[in-house]
Amino acid sequence: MPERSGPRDRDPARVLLVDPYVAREDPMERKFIELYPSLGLLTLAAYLRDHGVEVGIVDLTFARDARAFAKRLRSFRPTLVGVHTKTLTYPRALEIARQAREAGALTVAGGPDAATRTEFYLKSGFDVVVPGEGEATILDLARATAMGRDVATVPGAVVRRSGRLLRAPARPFLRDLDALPLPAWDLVDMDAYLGQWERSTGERRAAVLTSRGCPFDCSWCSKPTFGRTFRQQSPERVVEELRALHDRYRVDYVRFCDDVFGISRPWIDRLLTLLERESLGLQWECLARVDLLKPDLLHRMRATGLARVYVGVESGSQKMLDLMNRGTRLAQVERTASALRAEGIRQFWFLMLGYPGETLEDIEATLQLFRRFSPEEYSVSIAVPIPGTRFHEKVRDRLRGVARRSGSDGGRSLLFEAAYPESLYRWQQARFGLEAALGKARGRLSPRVVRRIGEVADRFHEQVAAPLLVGKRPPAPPET
Ligand code: B12
Ligand code: SF4
Repeated sequence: MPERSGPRDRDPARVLLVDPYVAREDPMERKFIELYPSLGLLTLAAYLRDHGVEVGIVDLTFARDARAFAKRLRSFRPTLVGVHTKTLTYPRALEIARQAREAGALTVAGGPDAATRTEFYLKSGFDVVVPGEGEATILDLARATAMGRDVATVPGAVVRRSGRLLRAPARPFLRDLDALPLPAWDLVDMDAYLGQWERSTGERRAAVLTSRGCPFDCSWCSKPTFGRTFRQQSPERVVEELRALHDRYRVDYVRFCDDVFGISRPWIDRLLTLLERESLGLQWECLARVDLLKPDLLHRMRATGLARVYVGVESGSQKMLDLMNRGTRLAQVERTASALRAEGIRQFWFLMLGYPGETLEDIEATLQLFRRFSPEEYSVSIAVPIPGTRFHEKVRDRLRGVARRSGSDGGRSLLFEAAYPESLYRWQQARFGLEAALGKARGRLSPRVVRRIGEVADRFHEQVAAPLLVGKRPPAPPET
């Protein structure tokens, strides 16, 4: 493993990093309690600290409002305030930038939303946007600003001068992820995170990232930061991080947050061998693709503690998978779902409704697949056209007002003129809800009763709901 640099001489730069996400304001959080500190900010902080920069994090996740930031701004007196952005949290990010600017700090935005809406952030109070990988760029920005140098030439930075965007040369991606220090967990309230997990699940859960980027090319997927690059830490470095979480924080359950876990078979085989050898007693979960989860691999994963897998099933129609450029086959979905069931691993399916080209028959095929395999957990969202994706391009002329304003709302509303009205998709979501409830009731009700309820619901859908909700709208043009 390469040697890492230790803390160097103290820098005059003082960096305050902010996560503006407030959990109690997120409507999704009330349903799925999944709270982890931002790995992006933890890594930026560790990197800056490793290079001698004084750094703090204001994480608003458990806060009531943003007052904690104002207080810290006064006591820490940063030369640079860096904000992690998501679409959901942009109003607060802008408010933080306003306060930071008033206090004389350079304001820098990074993360997925600023990467996609760079100009918007620069017009709304940020001095600099870092659309790509942040570690080396924020270090240079911090040093430049502390020395009074112009930040516009720092590679990886974007600024706005005289009404025009100035993009400094892009910075190459980090080649060796093993050279990054361990995340700066000590700068956030790990007790609060681990405590809420312990209360809700009995486990002390933490998030770990083993790779950056994804080489696949699904047409609705937004990858503004790492694009289609793909880089991995060595399995040895991953185990070092797991051991640190286990020893320092008594973590016993890990969520691997990679876009796709285990893309390389030799890599995952090596990691599993190390996990078998280490006996950390961890349980874990990950997000993976059905084409990669071969039954023999799943068996080994289960033996090292794999408890749950998130799979992007998306649709029960091969035509729709092809239109989405998923690169997966229905036969692979079926094989993986069966193998997960046989191994006793929980499966969480992501499903999507409303993607251009989808007909009522395609939705029906998705529902039938769902009924057949009855996954333990699922989310069925209405397709969200995220700016910068091919899907967004495709429906650009059909975006509705709300989409133009916010860009995304987590798959709860229809943001473009789709084949059917929003009420039809909402109704279909309710049908999946009923199906999930029936799946859970299978142990308690007789199979005959479950089947009968399903049939009645289907008939109601075909004869009453669908004709009523589809309305008289002409059929959508065929998609290519
Ligand atoms: C893991 C993950 C989660 C986890 C952990 C979240 C967390 N606290 O970080 C969970 C499941 C809890 C989660 C929840 C949510 N997530 Co999420 N999540 C991800 C995922 C898969 C990986 C994020 C990650 O850790 N990346 C690794 C780190 C190293 O990268 P990074 O964060 O991008 O940071 C790097 C750069 O962006 C940059 N950078 C980042 N911030 C800053 C700040 C500055 C100042 C600078 C200079 C640079 C910089 O430097 C970093 C290091 O190089 C991404 C998809 C993706 N691949 O990014 C979605 C993603 C970020 N999530 C998303 C969403 C929508 C959410 C939710 C809002 C969903 C909801 N509840 O409605 C919540 C918000 C929760 C929160 N705390 O913010 C969207 C954001 C889209 C958008 N434009 O806003 C993404 C992009 C997925 C997608 N394509 O839709 N998420
Ligand atoms: S949806 Fe998943 S597999 Fe497809 S491109 Fe995005 S991250 Fe990769």
